[in-house]
Amino acid sequence: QSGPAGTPPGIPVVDITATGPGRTPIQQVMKLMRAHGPVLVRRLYGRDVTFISDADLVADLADEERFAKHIGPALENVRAFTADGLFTAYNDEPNWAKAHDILMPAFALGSMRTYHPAMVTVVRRLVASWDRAACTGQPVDVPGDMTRMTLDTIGLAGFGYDFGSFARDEPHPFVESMVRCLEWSMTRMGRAPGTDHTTADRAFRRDADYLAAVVDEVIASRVGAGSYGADDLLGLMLGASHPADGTTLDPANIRNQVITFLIAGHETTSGAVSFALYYLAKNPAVLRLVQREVDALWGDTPDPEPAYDDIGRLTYTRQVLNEALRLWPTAAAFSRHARVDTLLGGRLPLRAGQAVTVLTPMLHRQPLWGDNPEQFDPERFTRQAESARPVHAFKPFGTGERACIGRQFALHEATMLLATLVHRYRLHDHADYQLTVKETLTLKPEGLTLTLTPRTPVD
Ligand code: MNH
Repeated sequence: QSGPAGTPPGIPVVDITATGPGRTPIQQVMKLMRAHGPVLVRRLYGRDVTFISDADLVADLADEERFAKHIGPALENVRAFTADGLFTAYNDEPNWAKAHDILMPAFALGSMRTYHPAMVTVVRRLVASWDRAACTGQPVDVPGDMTRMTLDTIGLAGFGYDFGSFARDEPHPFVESMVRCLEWSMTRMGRAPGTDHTTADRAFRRDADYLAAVVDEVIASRVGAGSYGADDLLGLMLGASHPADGTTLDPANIRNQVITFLIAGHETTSGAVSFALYYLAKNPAVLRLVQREVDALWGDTPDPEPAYDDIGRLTYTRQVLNEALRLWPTAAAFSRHARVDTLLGGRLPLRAGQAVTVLTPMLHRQPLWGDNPEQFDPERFTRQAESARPVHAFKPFGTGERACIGRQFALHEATMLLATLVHRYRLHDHADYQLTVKETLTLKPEGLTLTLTPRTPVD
């Protein structure tokens, strides 16, 4: 069987034109893969995307000599509001390498020390808000509050800008506009040819302009303060010159980078912590092990100040996060294209330029994960278990030089947050929550609420 140009021969082709991709395109492909196996072509209005989750193919795809990041239809749509920011830049766009080289030092493991105090400040805001809920018995909106927390963190730690999300009943308007922009990017891919979307496109433009306006305010407040020298992200963007040629980032690119980091720097981390809390609420035995770890570190100190060095000691808490990211990697797909004509994994012919998309949630459910991949089990991430597994079996942060630059930032923030919450509260699944995963390009447990009671003395 050979498909139209661009479709590798001999693999299942599933035409979804009759139903379209709907509002949960990632979960739709997961379902198709459960039916047709880990390599398939999804056809929509004659446009084909090859999806893979086979571990051998993903491992070969990590070869940077033969493959590179691909900006597919989803990221082309995101480019409408982030342009040549790091996440959506083409590999050969000069601003990618330039910004990457300038910003890399800000993401080395040691730099997390710089961000730690801002992260602690925001965790305290969340705790103040959750203490009130623990007193009144009011349920907390988990993804909503995790988003408040991660947005305020990237704002303060990266840009010295305070979104003040905990002082608002509704999400910050930046978040609402951003979510609509991401939804527009996702649903635009599924549009039937010849249909009219003028209204949606106009609304998108308004939202994208609003994001840019917020970012201009973030930049102006730093420039107004007169010192670019701060060693946070914005300081580097405004002040640092390229180590090789001494040039700095231009103003248009800085704006694109700030939008990129405000979005990429909070949306996925928020979902990851939300899924981790979901699994903890559903797995009391795992929750007890996390409690044991945090109690060993902080005892019954009612208000421990998490120290920078504490975070590296929270190894079981980190395992819980990894296991949540295995089942629901919140940025669930990434695309690569062949640099040359080649055979992926020795069996899938690709011509130069041809792309495939890795569906990470299904990679993370392949047979190498054992007989019961749906089972939540942080023991999969002990050092021993990890070293027994192929290196490319776990890819929540993508691969190669275009992999996530913010990984350490996300893990530091998420580990501290999860540990603090488990130390301080008992989590109650008061509504017998049934998981529904909402997709806005990224994944979140929709409508997850918990009630809380204090574990340690709350004054
Ligand atoms: Mn992040 C790229 C996942 C947190 C900033 N991120 C990626 C990619 C994945 C990803 C996957 C690669 C996408 C692709 O190949 O097309 N990121 C995550 C997840 C979390 C996360 C699952 C949290 C959990 N990311 C963060 C944080 C920041 C950040 C926090 C910033 C502070 N991510 C980025 C940037 C890129 C990226 C910037 C693009 C890097 C590049 O292409 O040079």
